[in-house]
Amino acid sequence: MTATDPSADSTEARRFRTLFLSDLHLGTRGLQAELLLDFLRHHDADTIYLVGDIVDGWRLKNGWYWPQTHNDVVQKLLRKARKGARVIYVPGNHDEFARDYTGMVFGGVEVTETDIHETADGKKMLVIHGDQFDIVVRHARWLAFLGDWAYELALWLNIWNNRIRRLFGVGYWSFSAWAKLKVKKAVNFIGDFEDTLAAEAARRGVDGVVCGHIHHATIRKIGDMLYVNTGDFVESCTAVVEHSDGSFEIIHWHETAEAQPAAAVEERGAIAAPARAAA
Ligand SMILES: [Mn+2]
Repeated sequence: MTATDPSADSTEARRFRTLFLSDLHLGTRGLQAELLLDFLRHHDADTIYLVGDIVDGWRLKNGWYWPQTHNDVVQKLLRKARKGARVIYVPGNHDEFARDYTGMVFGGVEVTETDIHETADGKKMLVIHGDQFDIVVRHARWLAFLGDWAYELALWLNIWNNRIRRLFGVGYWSFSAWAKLKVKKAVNFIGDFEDTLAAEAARRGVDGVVCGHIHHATIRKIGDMLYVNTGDFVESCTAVVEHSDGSFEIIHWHETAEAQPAAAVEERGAIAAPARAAA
């Protein structure tokens, strides 16, 4: 590590129209805080969306883990807000407590359950964490068969399932933990999740969706919808940026800028850096 002030913005910070981050899981050992801090030093944006599971409230309940680097991440994000970035926090299931503050602003950070982001080229993107559809996704095949009423019922059950589990302090059903146990099923789940979120965007009459939740960064067309997933900063260390022309790109940050090969640093942005094995 260099001895530079961690709060100072890098002079080489690249500026984007929008930056989307999700699934940081602050408050757990999973977060790769050093890499995230390095990423934040090198990336700035006019608008920053925090697309859920930023703080892991479920884990914090079962034992406090909050090292200085996690404070530094929060400070860094607040500093970007102070310096004029619009920061919008769209909570997820692990930070569901924040959903109680929908419509409020804290330290320049706006909290909202979902948002519609308009890209530079006029695409309307639904911004949502995605856990709202867990039950729909897990029963996607049945629900497709049963129709609209079943879909609405599943969404309603999902809300109450979370509330009741939270009330009784039962851990949230966690996709990432479950996926590790059921690798084959996880592949189906990812596909069903992507289809479900794209279908929801279509239902809402927008052009696409930006979500998180499944720790799997993707940008792809599903029918007419543009599906964008930010990934996470636990395993894959990814974020999504919107360029000034409205195009999206996945940024991979498995290594600090210092550790990245010079060529890769120069190229960064033109093409997403190839995925490297996480250390
Ligand atoms: Mn989640």
